[in-house]
Formats: sequence, structure tokens, C-alpha cells
Amino acid sequence: MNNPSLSRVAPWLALALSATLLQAAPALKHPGEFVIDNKVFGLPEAKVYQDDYQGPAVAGDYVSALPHLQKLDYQGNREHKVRMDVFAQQVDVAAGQSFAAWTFGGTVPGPTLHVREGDRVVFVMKNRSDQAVTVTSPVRGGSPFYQQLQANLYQNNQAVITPMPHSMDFHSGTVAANDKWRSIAPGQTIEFEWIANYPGVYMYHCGTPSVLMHTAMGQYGAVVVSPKNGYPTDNQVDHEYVIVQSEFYLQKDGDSYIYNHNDAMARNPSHVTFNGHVSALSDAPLKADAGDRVRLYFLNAGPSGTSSFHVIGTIFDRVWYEGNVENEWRGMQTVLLGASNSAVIEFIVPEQGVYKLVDHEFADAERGAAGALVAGPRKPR
Ligand SMILES: [Cu+2]
Repeated sequence: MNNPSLSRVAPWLALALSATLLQAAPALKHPGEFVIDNKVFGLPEAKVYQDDYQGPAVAGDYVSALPHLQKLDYQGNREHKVRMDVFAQQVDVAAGQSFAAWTFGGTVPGPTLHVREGDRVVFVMKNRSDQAVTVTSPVRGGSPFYQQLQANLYQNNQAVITPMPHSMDFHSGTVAANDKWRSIAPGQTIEFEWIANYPGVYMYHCGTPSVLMHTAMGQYGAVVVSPKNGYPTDNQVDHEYVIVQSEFYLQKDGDSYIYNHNDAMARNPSHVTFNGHVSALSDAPLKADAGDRVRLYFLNAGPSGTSSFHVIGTIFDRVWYEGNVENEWRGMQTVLLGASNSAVIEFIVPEQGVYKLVDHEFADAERGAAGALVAGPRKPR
């Protein structure tokens, strides 16, 4: 090689090529798995079986309770063993207003799972709707979810027994739905794997008919799949929170509330909430300081309504629609999200004060889709 500039470039080129090749080879685990565009497909069939498991209903190191997101304290990719059992609970949606919800893990919305693009999830779910499961007393061997849950004033949940078939549909997974997302009977356990092939903020929900009823009864939550190479602002973010918007269709029934399917069909919600309770983010507002960059992982779970999310007094510096870094918007006042759409939203807190979070569809804000971020003074840098 006579050209000196080329010989200087060559080692860099070799390094860059080997890095690309390393990235281009996701770990395969089972026969039949194949790779297209760096994504893994062809996962094994789900297993459905009967066992006598009575342990923690939620397990997984990166599973948290809203509005928390568990930090990914590992490099590259890993396999996650995650359990979210399904069972009924009496949950509050407003002060003194509760209903016998169908839940993943005992809360509405359910636990938040955090993984990285390319990670593998081995998911287990037991249908325990035929038994009384307690989630509000200390549990050993569970996930960070339990400690966060027990610190949450709005999760004074009580066990209820409502035997019922249920299923789990992760929008973050790419699989044959008739296999992995199939319904299981009370007492049965389902186990399947999925790969986080695409980054973003995803909904999971029960897909058992009536899907409208099963989701409106409380069976949904969020999965955050962080991009392999992160977001461009990762080292500037001071606070991050997860918000799930959803609506309820409840009518008074004695001391409690029950689901009204006609109201759900007519899209006439009784409550629209952030994180499952009309006061969740008002009485316990999000915290930050002036000048902080705040990141929200926002999911509109529906089941049927849209969300026009706005933070009064701020402009969204960056918005990644569906949480994919390729879908970047700048300088947004409001983010419009259909049912099961999401966004990663960032704004800079302009000064000390109170910033109201609202669904700017004000009929929904008045039904409860409102909260606040309280900002302290600017910290010396
Ligand atoms: Cu269900």
C-alpha cells in the first residue's frame, strides 16, 4: 500500500467493520430462530402447564411500579426472566371510588418492564384469578415493584376472586399471536419468549374477548425498550418518569363501582387517569428543579380514547414518537396519541414553580387526566 493516508485509515476501517459485524450477530438460543435486519424471529412455541406456584406474583429485576423506571445497569444485551401473574383486586380510581379490577400483578396499570433493544424476555404468567392474592404486604424474592407499590398511597389493594380466562399480548414482541398471546384458564401457567426487536414504549394488555372489557377492567401496562445506542440526550436527562393514561367506564353499585359495557361501547368514560388514579400525579406530583431536563415515557393505553398530552408552561424540546429515535420531533406543544400509541417526551423546566400535566382534550382532563410537576429552584451547576 503506497498511499500513506490509506494505510493510516485501514486499521480504523477494520475496527469499524468488526464492530458492525459484532453488532450484526444477535445471540440465537433455539433451533428455528433466524435473523433479518439484526432482528430475531422464529421463537419456540409457548408452553402451557399446570403447577402449584404460590410465590411472588411479579418477578424481574427491571420491573417497577409507576411512575418509576428501573435503570438498566448492564451493558449490551441480556435475558430477562419476568413473571406477571393475573388476578383480581379491588383498586381505587379516585378517593373513595374503587372497583374489582382484573390485573397483571395486582395494580392498574400493571408493572412497567424496562429492557434494551435486542434483549430476550422469558415471560411466565399464571392465571390466579381463582385465588386471593395479596400484593400490599412485604414479599421476598419479588421485584423492585413491591417496595414501590407499598410506598404508593393509592394502591391500598384488596384481593378479590373472579375466575376467568386471560391472556397476555406484548406490543413489544413480534410473534404469532395465536400461539404466544393465547388465553389460559384459571390455574394454568403460560410461558413464552419474545425479543425486543424494536426500541420504544409499548403497551401490553390482555387479549381475551371482549378485549374492550378485559382492558377496561384494568389489564394493561407499559414496556420500555431503550434503544441499543440510547437517546441522544441520555447524559443530559435529570429525571425520568413513566406515565400511562387510560380511561375507565364505571358506575356506582352500592359502596363500590362496577364496569358498564354500554358506556365503554359508547366511549363515555367515567374516569380518565394518569397512572390509574385521578389524583395519582396531583397529590404526589413529579419532582424536578429549574433547568432540569425531564424525560417522560408516556403511553396512552386507551382502551378507546385519544390523548392530547401537554405540560402547561413548557414546550417539548424533543419528542420521539413511539419512543423510536428515528421518529424525532422538536418544539411540540402537544402530543396526540391514539389508543396504544406512545412517545418519549423531553422538556426543560423553565423556572421554579408548578407545571400542570393535562390531556388537552379538556373533557378528559376534567374526568381526571391531570397531574403536576413541582419544580424547585435552580441548583448551582
Ligand atoms: Cu383478561
